[in-house]
This record gives sequence, C-alpha cells and structure tokens, in this order.
Amino acid sequence: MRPLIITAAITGAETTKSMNPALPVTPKEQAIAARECLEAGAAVIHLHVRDEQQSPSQSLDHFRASIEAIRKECGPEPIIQISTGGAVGVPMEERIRPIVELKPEMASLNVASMNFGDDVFLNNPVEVKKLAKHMKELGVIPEVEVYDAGHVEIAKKLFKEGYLKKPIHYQFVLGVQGGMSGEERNLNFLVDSIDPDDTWAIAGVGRWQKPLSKMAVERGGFVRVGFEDNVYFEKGVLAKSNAEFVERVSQMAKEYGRPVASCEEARHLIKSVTRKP
Ligand code: KMH
Ligand code: ZN
Repeated sequence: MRPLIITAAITGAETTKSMNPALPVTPKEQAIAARECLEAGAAVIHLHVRDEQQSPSQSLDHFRASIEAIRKECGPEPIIQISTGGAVGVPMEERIRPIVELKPEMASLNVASMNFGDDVFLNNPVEVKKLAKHMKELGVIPEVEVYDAGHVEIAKKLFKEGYLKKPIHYQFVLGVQGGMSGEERNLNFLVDSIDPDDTWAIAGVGRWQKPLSKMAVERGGFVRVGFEDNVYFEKGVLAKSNAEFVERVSQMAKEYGRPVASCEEARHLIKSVTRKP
C-alpha cells in the first residue's frame, strides 16, 4: 500500500481559542505547531492565517509572515498547502490573490457552493474556474475539497474542460453541517465515484475524525487531521495540540503496517511532475 500522507490542518478559519486554547493563531504559534506535527508524521500543512485580532485573513502579509515562520522553524521540507477557501464570506478576489502573488506549491480548491453550518459558503462556478485556471497556469497543485455527493462530478467536469490536470487529488471533508456526514457508506460512495488513478484523503469533522482516519489508513487513502476540523481528542477531552492528532494517525498506520510518507515521498506522490497535461 502507498505510504500514508498526513496533512495537518493546524488553524482553520472557524476554530477559536475559546473552543481550544491550544489553537495556533500567530505565525510563531503556527510554526511551532507545524514542527510538532512534522515530528509526529505530517508531511503537509494546510494553512489558514489570522490577523492581529485572531480573525481569519487572506492577506498576503499574514500569509507571508506565517509561511516565513514555518520555513524558519521546519526548513524547506514540508508541503505548505494554502487555503483558498478562507472563511465564509471572503470574496473570491481575496482568495485568488495569495495564489497569484505567492505561487504556493499546493492549495485547496473548493468547487461548489453550499450551506456551511449556519453560513453559506459561496463558490460561484465562473469564479471557481478562474481560480482553477490560475492554479493550473502557475503550477500550483490543487486539492479538490469535496463536502457533498455532487462535488466529484464538478471536479471531473473541470478536468474535461481543461481547468484541472490528472490525476485529481481529492480531500473528502465529511461532517460539515450542510455536506455529507461521516458514515462509512458516504466514504464508500465517494471512493467509488473517483477514477482509479486519482488520489484521495479524508478529513473527518468533529467526532468523525477518528473513525474516518482509520478507514483511510486501511483503504489506501490519505488523512487530514487538526484543529480546523476537530478540537476534541476524545469525547469531552480537548486535544492538547495538533500533533496529538497526527501522532494518533501515525500510530494507526503503524498498527496497520502502513508506512507514513516523509515529506519527500509525499511530494513524489502528489507533485505536479507526475501529472498529465
Ligand atoms: N473555512 C471554510 C469555509 C479550504 O480551506 O479550502 C472553507 C475551508 C476550505 O476551510
Ligand atoms: Zn481549510
């Protein structure tokens, strides 16, 4: 089985320190969290940034400060995956700018609009194509975020229309209110829906994080964990750090006999050089 890529979604946009005081929000806190996650087995850092008031930001300065701090603390190895989802309500122009200006190695790509908790997460199809086009032209590897049944079909259409390259790398984010829940049947449906040469990862939200991580380990998928998706390590027990979640997934892999991907292996598995035009 292919090595397991673990992504650490260390901050997110919706999680606050009042939900878990260990949430990293400053560049320094994020850098330390990223290093701890790498030491625990993560190869990819899914990055949201915050402003001085700890509110979500898509500003270039905030991204630059966090990326610089992470590189200083962790070196060049980890794949930094910038969020282009940002927070609900952020205009697409602001979500596109970090791609164009910072040209990250990898970034998330949200392909559909949906209810997101009590909010509406808008991803206008015309604007999604604009973002995907920038990513393709700049060689930024997209991770397609899938929250609901039809999102895989949208990604396939984007490929047919030339906005995505193959293989497509999917992140199944299950458990968002407004998308699919984390039942095994939903994962089965999504894995069945994608092409065999595509890759997939799972991000279980809240209580779904642990069971879905185990399913991905056992089925050859990759795993995302972290405070973006979940603040509890066990029911009623707050996680001490992002790394605690990563360690648990590394342990699952060890018990199952699946190797955990180094940063270099992760790069090889999802890097654009392996992608067809
Ligand atoms: N904060 C969510 C509305 C992404 O990073 O691309 C969107 C999100 C997805 O977090
Ligand atoms: Zn995110």
